Parts: sequence; C-alpha cells; structure tokens
Amino acid sequence: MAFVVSKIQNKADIIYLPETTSTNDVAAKLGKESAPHLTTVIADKQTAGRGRLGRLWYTFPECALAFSIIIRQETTILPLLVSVAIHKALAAFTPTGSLAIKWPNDIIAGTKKVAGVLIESYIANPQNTKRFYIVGIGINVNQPSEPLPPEINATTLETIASKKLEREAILQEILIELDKNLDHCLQKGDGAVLDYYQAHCMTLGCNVTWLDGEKPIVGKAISLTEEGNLLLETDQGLVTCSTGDIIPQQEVY
Ligand code: BT5
Repeated sequence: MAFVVSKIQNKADIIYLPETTSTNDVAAKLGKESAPHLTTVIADKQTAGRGRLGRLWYTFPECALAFSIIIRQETTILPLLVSVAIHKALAAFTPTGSLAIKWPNDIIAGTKKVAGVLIESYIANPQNTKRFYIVGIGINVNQPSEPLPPEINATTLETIASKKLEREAILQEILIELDKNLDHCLQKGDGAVLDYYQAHCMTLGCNVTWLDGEKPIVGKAISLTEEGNLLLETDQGLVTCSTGDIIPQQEVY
C-alpha cells in the first residue's frame, strides 16, 4: 500500500518503499547524495530495523510506522525536539495525558513503549564534511494479528485509542510538527520546545538508574541542561547523563 502523502508541505519528498533493511540506511545514502532537508523515507516492512547501540527494532508490517528524515539543521536539542514533535502529533490521536516522553526520546504509555527514535549523524564524504542527521522513528500504530513479542515491553496506539488509526495521518502530523519545531528553534530559540518537553517528560522527578558504562548510577532526575542532557542528583553529587539508558526505579523496560 503506497502512502498517499508524498510531499511535506511542498518542501521535500516522501519516498515510500514496500520493504527495506532499515529506512535509516536508505535515508543516509540519499543524504550523502545531497537529498534536501526533510526528505523522508518510509517502509512498510524493515528486515533489519535497529534501535540505539545496534539493538533490534521490530516493525510490525502494515501496522507500524517506520520512517527516517534527513535533517540539515544544527540544533543541540534535536533528540528532545523530535520527541516533542512526536508527542504533540500523537496527542491528536490519543486520549489526553495517555502518552509521556521517557528521556531522551521514547514515547511511553504507562510503562510500555509506543515509539522509539534513532538519530544518527553523517557526513557526505571526506571532501564534504558538513554534517547532516538521520532521524529514524518507529511507532507501533495498529495491533498486529500476532501478539507483540513478550521480550519487549510494548503497546500500540490502537490499544491506547481503542480504535484503529490511519498511519498516513499520523506520519503527516509528525512531519508538520517536526518542521514547525525546527523553524521555531531557529527563529526564537529552544525555550518553548524545552518547556514542552519538561512538562511531558515522565523521567523528571523520578528516582532512576543510569546505565551507560560498567557501573549503574542511581539518583533522582531533577532537571535538563540547556543541551538537553539529564541532570541526576546522586549521593556523589550532580551527574550529567548525555547518552545511555535511564531506568525508572521499580519499573521494567
Ligand atoms: C529505539 O532504540 O527506540 C530506536 C528505535 C528506532 C526505530 C526506527 S524505525 C525507522 C528507523 N529505521 C531503523 O532501522 N530504526 C529507526 P532503543 O532506545 O535502543 O530501544 C530499542 C529497544 O526497544 C529494543 O532493545 C527492544 O527492547 C525495544 N523494542 C524493539 N522493538 C520495539 C517496538 N516495536 N516497540 C517497542 N519496543 C521495542
């Protein structure tokens, strides 16, 4: 089924593939070939969808959204901005307050993951070292006929909204929000995006464990830095988390 949306507000193309390895790889290749800002690659099926740190990402064929966007704008808070765009867009399709953001950019319903984001940074070649970013977004939209794999703590938007949803409409809303938020940050700075993020981030105020090396660090997530890092209050003082996984205590992800 081809996606009807084929342009993002007349700014860039949306390229639809019935099946690919990972939309991030296709978008990265196009990015290296100079495809413009906001060019988007979407696939119905991914055979090698990936999460951060090479983890596996399941794309449920015909039921999920898996797409990757070329971003040619520098912003220090890109991961947060992307989560804000997804959260704002999905709010139009789900009951109020049913979704939250888990730092840095998971979309969660209760304790279950609905959407994940993988951002990768590339240069075209050694002669053209201007950096561009591939923002890969995976969303569980409608319930597949098979049960969701038990090893992932996941749910779907259909379950949350109690009805089937149109993937194209969601895709379009996210791309519009992303474009709007990028423009807003460029014109007016990051303040409004950071404020929205903080208001909807379930990690803030929680006791958490930070996994980013050999030794887990336990602390309370108290705030975000201007760069979008998470500040933890620990027995050893303040610790800044820039990457890795944050596990809220007493919850399993
Ligand atoms: C992510 O990584 O959450 C990033 C996911 C990005 C996927 C998109 S799809 C389009 C584009 N093309 C790609 O190849 N990737 C991007 P991370 O935070 O590392 O979370 C990965 C973990 O989420 C896995 O180890 C599983 O535990 C869990 N997981 C896998 N598939 C899931 C799903 N469909 N729903 C919820 N959780 C899932």
